[in-house]
Parts: sequence; structure tokens; C-alpha cells
Amino acid sequence: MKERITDLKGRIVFATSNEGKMKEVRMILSGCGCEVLSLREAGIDVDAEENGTTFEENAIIKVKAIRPFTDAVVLADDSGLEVDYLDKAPGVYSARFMGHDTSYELKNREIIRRLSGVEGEERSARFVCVIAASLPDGRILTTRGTIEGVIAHEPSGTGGFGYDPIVLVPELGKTTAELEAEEKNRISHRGKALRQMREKLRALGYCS
Ligand code: ITT
Repeated sequence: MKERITDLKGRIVFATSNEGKMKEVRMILSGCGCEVLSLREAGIDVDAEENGTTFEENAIIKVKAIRPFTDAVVLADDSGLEVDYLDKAPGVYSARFMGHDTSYELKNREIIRRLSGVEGEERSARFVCVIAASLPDGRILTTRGTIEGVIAHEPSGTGGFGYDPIVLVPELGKTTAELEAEEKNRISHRGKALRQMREKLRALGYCS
């Protein structure tokens, strides 16, 4: 087993290899009084098998896989897109939908295609994010955030990542890929779940 890294006090290791997530996480946690390290920055190279059937299970799998390698607080995000008309698919399989290496241009087109002829409220969908924390004392915490939307008829926007170009927020008349990064983080599933987790960590004295 790899050596335990013990000099990570005042630090949070965020267990993701998704650059888009990591960028948002850094913004949402900015000013929290902890240095936020990606796995690469923490020198940890572990890829957990996400074989859970819920966002909660997978987020916990990710933090548990990293716990043996550090004394820092470990956070992970398991997230995805639920499309109601598709029985909440791709859901926990969002990253693997049509294969990990398939471009999001194709994945997004395919979701739009599967909804052809479907109109109005029947196009409802949401992004879900569960943040798990593994604390140095062994406790596990989770928080959950969602943002409701509808699947757009055409992809639009270049911000964010993944399915952002096809998730239209009706109140704003924009997809989440058309929002400024700050605006997306203010209303997003990830912003909501991570701010709740920050509150919990603050109450326990792990960050400010
Ligand atoms: P890690 O497990 O390393 O964190 P991952 O991308 O495999 O990276 P998930 O298993 O949690 O992470 O899959 C999340 C997928 O859900 C992500 O790859 C996108 O396809 C989608 N997704 C989640 N949040 C999103 C967002 O804010 N905007 C667009 N797509 C999002």
C-alpha cells in the first residue's frame, strides 16, 4: 500500500479526476480557510470502482477509497443528469452513458434525439449532486443538491462541462452552459450541496 501522507492538516483533498468539477469546486470553496487539493496535487493516484446504485453510495465509495492515503478531510462529488421521460437515465451512469470516451456533443445529441416529439413539462430533468466527506476521525457525512430544468431542443452555450448545453433553466431562459461560472455555482446542484457541506465542516471546526 502507498505511504500515508500526514502533512495535510488544514487541507481538503477533493477526490475527482473531472477537471470541470474541480474548477467549480475551487470557486465554491474559495475563502474556506483550507487549501483544496485535487488528487493529483495531493500525489494520490487511485481510481475507485463506482459500483453503487445511488449518488450517495458512489460518493461514499470515492471518499473511502482515498481515506487510507491521507489524514486530511476528503471530499468527493457524485453527480449526474436525471431525465424524467427516460426514467431518470442517465442518472448515476451519466459519465458512462454511451461509453466514457464518447464526446458530450454526441451524448447530448442522443438525449435530445430520445426526446423527439416530447414537449413541455414532459422534458423535465435535473442535475443532482451528492457531496461525501470522510473526516479524519472516520465519520462520513453527505449533502445533496439539485437544480431543475428541461431538456433543450438544441444544445446551446460553451460554459461548464458535460450535459450543461442541453439543460435549460426555464426561469432564466438559458442553459447552464450559457451562465457565467459564478451564476452557475450560485444556483447549481454542486453549489448547493457543497455550500451545505462547507457549513457542516465549519460547524465542526474543519474550515471557515
Ligand atoms: P469523478 O468520479 O472523478 O469525480 P466523473 O465525471 O466520473 O468524475 P461522476 O461519476 O460523478 O464523475 O459523473 C458525473 C457526470 O454527470 C459528469 O461526468 C457529467 O456527465 C454529469 N454532470 C454532473 N454535473 C454536471 C454539471 O454541473 N454539468 C454538466 N454535466 C454534469
